[in-house]
Amino acid sequence: MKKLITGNEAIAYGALAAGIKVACGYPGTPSTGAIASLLTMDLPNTHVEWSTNEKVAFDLASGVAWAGHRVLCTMKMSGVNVAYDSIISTAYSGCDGGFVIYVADDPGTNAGMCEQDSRGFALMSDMPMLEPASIEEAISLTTYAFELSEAIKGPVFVRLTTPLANGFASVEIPEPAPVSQADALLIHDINRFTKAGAVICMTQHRDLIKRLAHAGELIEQKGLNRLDLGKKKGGLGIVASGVTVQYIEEALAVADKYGIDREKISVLGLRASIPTPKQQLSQLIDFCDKILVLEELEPHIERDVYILARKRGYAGQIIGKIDGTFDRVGEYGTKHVLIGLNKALSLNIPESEYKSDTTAEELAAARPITVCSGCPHRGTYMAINRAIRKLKLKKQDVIVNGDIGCTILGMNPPFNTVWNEISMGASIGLAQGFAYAGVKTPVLATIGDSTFFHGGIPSLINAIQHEANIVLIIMDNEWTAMTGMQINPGTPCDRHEKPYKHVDIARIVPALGVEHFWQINPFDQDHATDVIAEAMQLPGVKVILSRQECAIQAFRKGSKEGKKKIVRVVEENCNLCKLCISVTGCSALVPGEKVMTIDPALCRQCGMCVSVCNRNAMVMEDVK
Ligand SMILES: Cc1ncc(C[n+]2csc(CCOP(=O)(O)OP(=O)(O)O)c2C)c(N)n1
Ligand code: SF4
Ligand code: SF4
Repeated sequence: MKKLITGNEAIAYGALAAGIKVACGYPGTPSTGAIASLLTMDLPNTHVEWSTNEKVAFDLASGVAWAGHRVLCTMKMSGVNVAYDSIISTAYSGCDGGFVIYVADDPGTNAGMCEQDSRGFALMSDMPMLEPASIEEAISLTTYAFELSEAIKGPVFVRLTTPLANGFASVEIPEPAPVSQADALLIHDINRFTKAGAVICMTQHRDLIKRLAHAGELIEQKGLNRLDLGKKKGGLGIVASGVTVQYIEEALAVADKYGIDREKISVLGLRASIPTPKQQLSQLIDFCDKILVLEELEPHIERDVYILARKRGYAGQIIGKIDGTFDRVGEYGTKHVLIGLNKALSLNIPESEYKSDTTAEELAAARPITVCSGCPHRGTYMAINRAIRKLKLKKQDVIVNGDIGCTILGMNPPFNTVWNEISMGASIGLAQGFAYAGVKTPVLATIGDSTFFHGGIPSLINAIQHEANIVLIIMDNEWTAMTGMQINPGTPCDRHEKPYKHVDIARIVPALGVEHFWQINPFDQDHATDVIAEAMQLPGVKVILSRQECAIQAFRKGSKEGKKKIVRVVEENCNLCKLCISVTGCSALVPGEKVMTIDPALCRQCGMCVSVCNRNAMVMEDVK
């Protein structure tokens, strides 16, 4: 059956075709769709879950693979950083069941975060990495990755980048394979599964190196990397990996018009970037006078080309990042192939041939980032700002540390509340550091609920143990919102069909021994402001749980239940001072000719504009 699917879904279908027993991961753009799609399917023999963070997911997956079953573990590139402590250790030990880690990288940072090249992690841990060049290949290579993992007895990475992970194609969907019902293995082998001792670790390291070499042999036998040598020797050799392979043919079709000799073009398209296929690369180097390397982000393959070129006494030109032709920043497109062809073949293909390539940078610059209308985070930023004013402090004298998720959007106008962001859970440690550095004013940290579960709890425990002077505001919207509304341990159970146990932050924090703990409703501005101001004046760790459901989810729920409230402009009271817009920044507020108006399609009846207006020109009323 043919179906229009994304690359993320292709990973899911490829894993089902391998008969996975478990799939787990933590959401993160652009990888989210793999687990998200599995969660929508009826899979009686496969356990699928969003885990608390990527390391938790990876450890769980290691247990499945060590017990001899097949498991898919998914994450975005930042997640590899979180899981890596375990990844390298499991790579050393190897595994018996097929173990595939799907990682999605984001050159061009369409979703924000660092432009990390996760191939570096595979290189660092001697693990094979497969890189499908199309959505179709994402299915077949994922299925194959399980076979490869079992053949080498070690975990295997499959990597996509944003255009494939979130892109669509109509492809043939394979039948799911039956899930193995074999008994779980219980291998008691401390030499494989512990790291206790130099001999154990060094032996495992040797085994790991052998496994990667074996993977290289199997990949070669399978013919994953395709070398098409031109008819004539001495031309240009192009090496590309993953999605970049797709751009070559398109660029060559353009270059045809500028008189290239196709017989003098050879192409090595890699579907397995690690280990690099040394034999095929050597063949290409021996056959061609010039080599063009096309790979996004880091010049990993290119470095191997240089090493092999040196070994083989190659004197030709190597075009890539190391010679300065391409940048290590941003994603590639057909444009990059054409620039490479221009340089290699001294062509004059004009920019007009590729000017339609819009860069992620241009798109990002055009895209405003703000919270949705009715977002509960708006109430929290406003209350923080009001509390700062209430204590007669200036905003620039107070540091509010930020974290990952929609919660960071308070960095933007009109709030200008949050000032920094490192990684999930880091706001609390940052705040502790600022406090120790001697900041005299109250130090605040803000964090979302999912981020609190992911990485915030150990930092909070640390702050409690060391009695740091910080105010932590947990902005609990009951969902992992920014990545598209995944559930997390704090999501109330009635919000999802699949059964799970609710873990309530309101019970965790006091249980950790926090003496000053409050729960606020961010839409109750007076109370929220008073509580934050009070917390800012007390010593030690103060925690405020600001709880209100994400506006998008609340609206979906409310739409089913029927609208109960409406916000109305009292026209005779409105003098169009625009205070409501300048404080809330809500997109549902639209200045009219004489008075403010409210876009009913956008208004979520949060009441924030009502709380701001000092002329009683906004009122919240019951729907009659
Ligand atoms: C290590 C890591 N994993 C995943 C992500 C992707 N990510 C970005 S925002 C976010 C959701 C945060 O949810 P929450 O803390 O509840 O805040 P919300 O967006 O709901 O306000 C996630 C998972 C990331 N940035 N880093
Ligand atoms: S998705 Fe939810 S939490 Fe995120 S900005 Fe919109 S309303 Fe706020
Ligand atoms: S218009 Fe007012 S009540 Fe409606 S969503 Fe915006 S701030 Fe909230």
